[in-house]
Amino acid sequence: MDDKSFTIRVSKRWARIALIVAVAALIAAPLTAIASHSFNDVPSNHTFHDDISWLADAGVTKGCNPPANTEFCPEDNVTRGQMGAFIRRFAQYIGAEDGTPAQADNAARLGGKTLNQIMTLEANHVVGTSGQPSFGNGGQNDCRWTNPPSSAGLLAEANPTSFYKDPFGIVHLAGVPVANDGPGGDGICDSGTDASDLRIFQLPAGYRPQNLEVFTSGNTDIQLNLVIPNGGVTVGGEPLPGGTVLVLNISGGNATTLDGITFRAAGAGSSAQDAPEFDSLQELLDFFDS
Ligand SMILES: [Ca+2]
Repeated sequence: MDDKSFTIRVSKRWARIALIVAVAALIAAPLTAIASHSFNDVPSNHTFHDDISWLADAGVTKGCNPPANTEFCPEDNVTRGQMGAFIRRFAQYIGAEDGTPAQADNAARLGGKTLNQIMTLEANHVVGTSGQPSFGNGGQNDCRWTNPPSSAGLLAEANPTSFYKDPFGIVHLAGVPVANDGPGGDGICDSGTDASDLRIFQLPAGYRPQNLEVFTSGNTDIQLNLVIPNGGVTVGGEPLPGGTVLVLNISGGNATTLDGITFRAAGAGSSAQDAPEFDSLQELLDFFDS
């Protein structure tokens, strides 16, 4: 016997074994599938075979001959006790044993919160009220930011200067803050050399953007509203802390518009620029004037 014939003989033998295994698998497969959730007294051609299989899959029924439970007894009557077990097991199957299937379902699908909790907006944070950010005062009380006074006609009906974050992490600003000259410092609201007169208020942590946000003001003298990124920026050597809401240009008596301003709060998924540094806000002004 040479090597070649030996090899062929071995191959044939293995081929025969493989064939037997394959045939056995073909025969066993449907038996296995049926056996998992079928009862001896519920053949696959039984009118309610699929329904009874579903009941078994869902754990609603276990069988009628414990502990073997190889039969379902499809023609037997159901006792009140058995009905109790069926109903309770079904409630358990849909996660509603506590009687609140909709909430249980939502909680599982929406990160442990109900739809109602997710869609409820937080209350407005009103600038200048207790526990909320205060209005800027120019640093030396030379530039006092407020809401429009009652003498401001229609603008007195505007939203108070305020903000909130929606359930999707978008921050919304509102209001028409007004700057007025104050008695301290140099006594006038002006853009000057420092940025302190430009500050309206500062957003708290969690409400600040990842990058500088730039919005058009409804007041052409002010030109732009800016929101300083979470990490802060340096303008002309002066640090502006993260979350500062300010204007590009100011003179006493001017108002700007925050209604409709939205931006994404910094956090996971936000893309960050390098920490910005400007020689002055005049750079921005020049860019938009050019
Ligand atoms: Ca000033």
